[in-house]
Amino acid sequence: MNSFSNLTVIVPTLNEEKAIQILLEELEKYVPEAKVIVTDDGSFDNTKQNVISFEGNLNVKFLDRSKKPVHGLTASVLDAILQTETPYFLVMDADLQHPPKKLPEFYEELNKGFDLVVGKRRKVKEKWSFHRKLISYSATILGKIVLSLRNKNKCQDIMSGFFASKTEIWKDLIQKKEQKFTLEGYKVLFDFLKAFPKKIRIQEVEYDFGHRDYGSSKINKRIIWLYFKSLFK
Ligand SMILES: Nc1nc2c(ncn2[C@@H]2O[C@H](COP(=O)(O)OP(=O)(O)OP(=O)(O)O)[C@@H](O)[C@H]2O)c(=O)[nH]1
Ligand SMILES: [Mg+2]
Repeated sequence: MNSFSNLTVIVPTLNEEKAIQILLEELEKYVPEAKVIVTDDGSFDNTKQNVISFEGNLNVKFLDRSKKPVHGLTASVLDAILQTETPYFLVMDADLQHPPKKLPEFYEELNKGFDLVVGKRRKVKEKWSFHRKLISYSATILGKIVLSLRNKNKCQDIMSGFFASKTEIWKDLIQKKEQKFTLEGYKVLFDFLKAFPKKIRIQEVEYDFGHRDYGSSKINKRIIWLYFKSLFK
């Protein structure tokens, strides 16, 4: 059962030249038969070269979105899902904050029949500033209120960027309701929960959120503003 050949790992990137090399090596170690799509929004460092010249046996595809009219984390993930050919997919950041060794656990839960498997951070003292903690906390609370009021599916970390699911249900939703997604935003999971009309089976997998040792954060005020606007969409 654990061959991973029906899993595609989707990794959005923007200038992650160092981290992506390490991530691909780790993926080869933990999910060797999985397919990988690196969905890139026009990195101007060596991300593309490093992906193309990766020397492992992993099946890696570089999705070059540099000429697309809309750039954004969500747009990049949706594009990759539409190109996914396996029944399952998993989304994770390139910056090694999402541990690759957890992937077999996500895969196991998908195989048990769950429709959505969401990574939730184990409680640790974040090194975040008070300001960032406050924004993250209020964004989560407001998001959960919106989902409850609309009687939608919920999970503990509705903001997670580390999740896996069944490709068909997402493709179907994207084709019918793409306008419900904030393409330039970051919270693709939240957009999905808000837009998905039926009850689904959700499982959660706990993980330790790593530090960003390479590259830099792309979160900015505009991204945060886009999220708060999306609450009313
Ligand atoms: N394709 C694409 N990838 C993006 C974009 N913005 C960020 N990313 C990637 O998405 C992942 C998450 O971005 P981060 O900047 O790490 O966001 P974060 O993890 O919420 O913030 P930090 O905790 O500060 O790292 C990383 O792999 C980024 O390279 C974008 O506009 N397009
Ligand atoms: Mg990050």
